[in-house]
Amino acid sequence: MSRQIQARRLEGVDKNIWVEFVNLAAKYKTVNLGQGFPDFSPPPFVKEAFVRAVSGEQPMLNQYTHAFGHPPLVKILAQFYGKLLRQDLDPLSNVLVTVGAYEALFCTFQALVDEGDEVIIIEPFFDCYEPMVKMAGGTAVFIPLRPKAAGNGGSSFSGNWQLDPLELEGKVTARTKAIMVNTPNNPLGKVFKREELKIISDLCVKHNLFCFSDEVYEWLVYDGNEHVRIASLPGMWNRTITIGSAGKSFSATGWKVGWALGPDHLLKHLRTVHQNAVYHCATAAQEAVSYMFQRELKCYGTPDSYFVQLPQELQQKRDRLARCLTEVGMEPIIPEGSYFMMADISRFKTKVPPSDDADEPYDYTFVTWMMKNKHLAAIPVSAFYSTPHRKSCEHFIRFCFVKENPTLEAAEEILRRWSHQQPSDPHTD
Ligand code: IK2
Repeated sequence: MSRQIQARRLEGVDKNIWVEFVNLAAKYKTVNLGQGFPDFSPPPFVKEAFVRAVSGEQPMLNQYTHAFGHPPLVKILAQFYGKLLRQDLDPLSNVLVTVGAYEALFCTFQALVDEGDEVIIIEPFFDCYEPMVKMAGGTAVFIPLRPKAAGNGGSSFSGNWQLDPLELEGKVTARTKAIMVNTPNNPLGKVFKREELKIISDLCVKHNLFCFSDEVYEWLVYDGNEHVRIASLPGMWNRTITIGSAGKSFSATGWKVGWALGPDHLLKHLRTVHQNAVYHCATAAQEAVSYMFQRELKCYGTPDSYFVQLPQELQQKRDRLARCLTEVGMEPIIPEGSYFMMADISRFKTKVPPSDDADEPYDYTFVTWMMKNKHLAAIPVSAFYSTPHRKSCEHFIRFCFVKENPTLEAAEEILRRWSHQQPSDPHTD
């Protein structure tokens, strides 16, 4: 008698854009503006912190630490974010250290979403939210950000992509458990304004909903925009899980240290998932991140702060990539924050040959072809949309601009050369 091997909760969640496109980027030896990681070194104090943590000076850093977070790290995170959230945070009950923000997200969905629950997700969204809701037995309900009509700058600026408050409220049902927020947003780079977050928070309070707030790009905000933490708005602390990432904050994504902050009555359930899944994140990495935050606390808001320096550096990279994309005819949407820039390829003069798979969105076909033939990697934006809405965004691709200048130069060179070729001859180099 045949027997199903895999658990039913795995149905429909087996594909992963990162697994697929990281492999393709390596296979075609691309200039990689695909996955969101810096290809430059973290600053010296970050390297020193990691070296010190593995130097052997403190042999116990090679051993297990507390399940829910290495004591120096939970202490400094409570201190640091307590100020930002204007809450007295208890290191033991209001902070959970996880294996990257990814695990914090997984623990959140597993702990707080049950069979039949609905979670409202704002499109475009970081791709893992949907499968994680599904694996928890819940249903993702999508609400799109839509560009405001041309005349206000059209779609070419991430701030012009907005939620319709009435449409949002219309998504709330008796089954709605939470609203998922991601600011600055991946892939659009939108930084939600205080008024926009207020609409969401009022809805959470009115309908007694939780809010899951993914803020991994909290320090990467440009043009003087402000990152507002939704947990700091009235009535929100007790219903919000705030998620952060040391990898994104300190340009060291491979160390995979993240956290969830929230009230004990919510966080205790995330701790249950965490203790039964990974138990704890690498001790030495946590120790290093605790030094890094101690340093940042001392120079908070000053020109010495990495959280001040990094966005200044990245804004220049954003602007140079935007100039090049405009020049070659891929219209960029200027992001207010994050690592990413979406570009509209519909007027790019070279149309790539159609895929064998008629159902494949055009952005997938375009990016795959570009990786193979032009050796430049990006990510198709339809990966950040729910299946029924994929076709609506298939004219966008996402570039990561958090790359050293020679990488950006190499990408720009490819794009310029390509844009000078005859449209009828996409294969010529
Ligand atoms: N949340 C968001 C919004 C993220 O973008 C990420 C990391 N994404 O990077 C892949 C990409 O989009 O190219 C995470 C969570 C996960 O963060 P961490 O690396 O700390 O697990």
